[in-house]
Amino acid sequence: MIIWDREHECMPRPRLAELQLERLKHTVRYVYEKVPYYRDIFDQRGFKPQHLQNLSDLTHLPFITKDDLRNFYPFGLFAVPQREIVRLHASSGTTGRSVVVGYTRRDMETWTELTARMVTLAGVTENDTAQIAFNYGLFTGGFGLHYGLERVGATVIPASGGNTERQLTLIQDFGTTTLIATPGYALYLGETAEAQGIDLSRWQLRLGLFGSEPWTEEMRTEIEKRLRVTATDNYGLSEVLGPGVSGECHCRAGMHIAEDHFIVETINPETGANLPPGEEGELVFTSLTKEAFPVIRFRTKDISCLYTEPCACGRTTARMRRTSGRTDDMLIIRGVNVFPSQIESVLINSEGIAPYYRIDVYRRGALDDLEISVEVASSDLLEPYFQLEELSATIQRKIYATLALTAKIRLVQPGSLERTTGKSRRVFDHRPSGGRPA
Ligand code: DLL
Repeated sequence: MIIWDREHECMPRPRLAELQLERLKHTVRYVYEKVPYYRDIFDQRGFKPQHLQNLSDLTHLPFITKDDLRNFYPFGLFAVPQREIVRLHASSGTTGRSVVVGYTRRDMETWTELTARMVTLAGVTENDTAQIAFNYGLFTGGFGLHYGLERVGATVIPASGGNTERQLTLIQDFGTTTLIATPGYALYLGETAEAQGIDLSRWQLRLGLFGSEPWTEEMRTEIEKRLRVTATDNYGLSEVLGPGVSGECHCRAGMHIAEDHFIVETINPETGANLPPGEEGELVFTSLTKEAFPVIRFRTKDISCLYTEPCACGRTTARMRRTSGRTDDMLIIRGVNVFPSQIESVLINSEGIAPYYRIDVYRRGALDDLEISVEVASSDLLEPYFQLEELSATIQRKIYATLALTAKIRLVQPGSLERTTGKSRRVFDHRPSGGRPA
């Protein structure tokens, strides 16, 4: 097993804490001097860079949110002049203005190293041929993975997203061993391969590196079966870096975080209080080495928990559990908190249905209605009425057992729900103000 950067990935944790403190002191001084926004909010709190003496002093600093970042669109939070920026990307916000992020030459070097580290964690070596089915563009997925894979020495196929038939041709003709995509798109590739009668025993695909959207363990099993790969999860976000923030090793016991470059905290999303390792909360990131777009205590809205005990792979870096979703994706239906991932887990474990679904929430009178549309595995199942009734009643029962909510189940034709080549959109909340109290 190869470890890309043994010195940093296997560092004794006390030594890692020292390194983090040294880098944090530098970062806090740096943003205070270079970014007026940080200077202002530190001054408002009477906080001077020299007040930071211990890692725990970080908690005296305020959080920064995506909305704060958006207010400085496009370059208001950059810490360096434009001539030092060599690359721009933007977050894939579905609403409002996106957040524009910049990279200096040194940031590009760090990013390349961290994605090289991440793909090595997942088992990629110079012997692999890696097909990147993420979009190349302002989205960080395509370009982010590209440089790291090249650094490792893999043969990179910059396929970019979409054109599913061509993706399958490339996998077969170029002997692709590693697929890089969103889990939603990986699933669709598997479905299309099956529909085209492709003989998977002849392809060389062995690894799948999937990320950029939440997915469940059940979805992992499904994708592994359909694509015949070992699938690993990896996480990142534009505001913090892009891909390369964390990724799973072969132990698949959480995603190793590049803690020599980021401090990660978990907080109670309502009170902002810090939580101990092992407790579920919102992830908050502070960058330690970024030059162009440093962030201090960025609230991600992603829900996860941290594990700090040693991993069997020998790395000492903390790991984050796969995310259960985002706080802003959480639905409150008739007072019950519902993560779409809970619904996904139930659906994928059910017989007779395909892993394609959408969730609609309506307000009818004073009540919320949860409607789940899911494809049946085969259109034959749509024929005998009693069978259909039985199937939807079974799913309804399972959903009730998990959420204590009665959902309306719509069984639909195979292939009738929208497929995605990028991030999936499966939740449609039609209630005024998304069901939240005004
Ligand atoms: O999605 C960066 C990325 C690209 C990560 C390719 C991994 C692979 P953004 O477009 O800024 O950046 O979206 C960031 O996506 O806050 C999470 O909500 C979600 N996300 C990213 N990776 C995962 C994952 C990229 N593995 C937002 N599991 C984040 C769950 C993920 N959610």
